[in-house]
Amino acid sequence: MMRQAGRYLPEYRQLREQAGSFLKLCFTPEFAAEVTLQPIRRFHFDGAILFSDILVIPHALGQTVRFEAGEGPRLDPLTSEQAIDRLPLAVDQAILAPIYQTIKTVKPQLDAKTALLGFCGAPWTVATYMIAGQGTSDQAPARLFAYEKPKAFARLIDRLVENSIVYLTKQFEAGVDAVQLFDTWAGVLPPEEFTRWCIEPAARIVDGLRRHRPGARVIGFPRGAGAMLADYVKTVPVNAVSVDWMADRAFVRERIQSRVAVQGNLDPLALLAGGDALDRAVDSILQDFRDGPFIFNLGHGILPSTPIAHVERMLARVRGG
Ligand code: 1CP
Repeated sequence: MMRQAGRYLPEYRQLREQAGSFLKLCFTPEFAAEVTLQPIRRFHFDGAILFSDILVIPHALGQTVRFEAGEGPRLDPLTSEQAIDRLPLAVDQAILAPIYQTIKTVKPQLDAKTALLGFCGAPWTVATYMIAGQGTSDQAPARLFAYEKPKAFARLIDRLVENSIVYLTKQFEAGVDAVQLFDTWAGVLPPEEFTRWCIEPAARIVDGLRRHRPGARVIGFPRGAGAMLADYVKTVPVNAVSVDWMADRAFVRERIQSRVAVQGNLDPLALLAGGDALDRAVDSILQDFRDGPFIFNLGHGILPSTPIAHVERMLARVRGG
């Protein structure tokens, strides 16, 4: 379940408080491993998701990243070409070492049938936070920057591509079975920009990763891609794509599931609603994707106010209980 560790779980809230800060939680392997395992113990999901965040890369590049309670992440925004060029070319791997240690701590605690999933943010999405300094409704600051200063923006994307290749390679070396590339803000890009800032960097990351780890399994998640998802799977050699809840399922079945595995796409609000609405939404997804390779999941992250009983109901329904 996307974002399966988090505030909807009381055991997470407790550890989050104990850790003090969110980054402390991410960078303390004992805490991060525990948070990774919490949803597995409770729900026996098929996959454990490394507990970390996509913004650890800007942090490791030296940008100030804070997570303020109830507000989401805040970064000191990059507003000029000079600010981009001052970033180091390569992140200091010592900063990321605790994350690889989390993977090594979790791996032996999982049984053979439970996958361990790593991840990183896709360059476009990470860049939107680096430039705006926070999530906005349409990530306009990064879109504007990319139009006004495309060369500088490309240099930022290049740095993120190179660092993501190393970061994901090291996650595999530490023991993950597959990784997901989260392009949460892909859907705000018009087609040409989508090709340039979402598809091309993703293809470079997967190719680069496979030079180090042939056969490495990758799930792409260009959220909100719509019809551009067809171009994405044609160009980016992913094994699977995650599909958001807005996607047209007939289109996804015919154009996407015929090429790669599909993961998704329950509306997190259907899970929050529960009851018959949830049952109907689950059934229709299972029906629509039954004839091809499919991983049931949410179409985006679980909402913090989601009742645990609704997750249990969803799982029972999916597993035919
Ligand atoms: O304790 C808290 O309240 C912090 C909430 C939280 C959590 C639980 C944040 C802050 N990050 C995370 C963990 C996280 N983030 C995981 C691991 C958990 C799991 O999947 O089990 C993952 C995979 C992410 C990835 C992530 N972080 C994305 C991509 C996925 C997505 O949901 O779109 C993004 C966009 C972020 C940035 C981020 N970090 C946190 C928040 C609230 C946000 C979104 C901010 C915004 O856009 O306003």
